[in-house]
Amino acid sequence: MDKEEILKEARKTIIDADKGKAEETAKRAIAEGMDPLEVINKGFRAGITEVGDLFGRGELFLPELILSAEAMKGAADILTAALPKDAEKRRGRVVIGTAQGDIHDIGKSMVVSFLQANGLEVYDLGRDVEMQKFIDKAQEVSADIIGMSALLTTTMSGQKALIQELKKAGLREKYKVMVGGAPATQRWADRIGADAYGIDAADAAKKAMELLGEG
Ligand code: B1M
Repeated sequence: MDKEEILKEARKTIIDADKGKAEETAKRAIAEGMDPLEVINKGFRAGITEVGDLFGRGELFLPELILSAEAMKGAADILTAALPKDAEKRRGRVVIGTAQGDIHDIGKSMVVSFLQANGLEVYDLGRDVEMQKFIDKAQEVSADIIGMSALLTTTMSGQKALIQELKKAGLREKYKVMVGGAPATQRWADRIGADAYGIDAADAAKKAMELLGEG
């Protein structure tokens, strides 16, 4: 199988919601020496985006979406585990999670893996995380960056609320705030006064390094 075929197969395994095949394809891509990020973005992510569009148009139902998401997660876990690690020194601390009311965590978990691969110490709060928990954890571990992921237009307001709460508590200058997730944009990040926006996991890691002065 050549590279293009692997990418096509990756996309198809998500549309078919075939977790076993998705994981097998992820392993094959690694064995072929392909770039994990390219395989995720051009293969698996293309598949889940297509599935999401079908779901959005009412042509696919929630149970099918859940199965596709499980296949996507299985493949993404394998690929992110294969990222080259740069752990020679701890470059900074990041507290991250998905906004309250939001259970999407595949993308956030990928961001976590990319941050860790860049030598950052990451405190992953998980998904559906109450806003105050981000601040409490950041205080507890003396974080440098707080990152909030949101996949729903209804939960991205949590990113704005976090910044407002930091200001209210007199902590805004203490932490850099990074936002991301499918509905977020650079424009949104600017509007709410975030310090950075990551379009994908690699960009998030790059922006985090820049925030830490290591860009
Ligand atoms: Co949901 N869902 N979902 N879903 N889901 C979307 C987001 C949706 C756009 C689908 C659609 O209708 N077309 C839609 C939202 C519509 C809107 O808000 N306007 C939607 C909906 C409606 C829902 C439910 C409400 C459905 C229902 O119950 N009726 C429900 C919500 C439940 C809740 O959260 N309260 C729901 C549930 C689910 C599943 C559980 C089935 C599953 C999630 C499983 C899981 O995460 N464990 C799921 C999935 C899989 C999706 C889609 C299809 C794919 C999301 C994904 O994993 N993408 C999604 C459609 C889409 O996004 N096109 C959809 C792959 C991932 C690698 O990309 O998450 O974008 P992404 O992450 C990227 C970047 O965004 C960035 O880097 C990541 C890696 O490259 N990034 C960051 C992410 N976070 C970042 C943080 C950063 C920086 C970068 O800094 C901190």
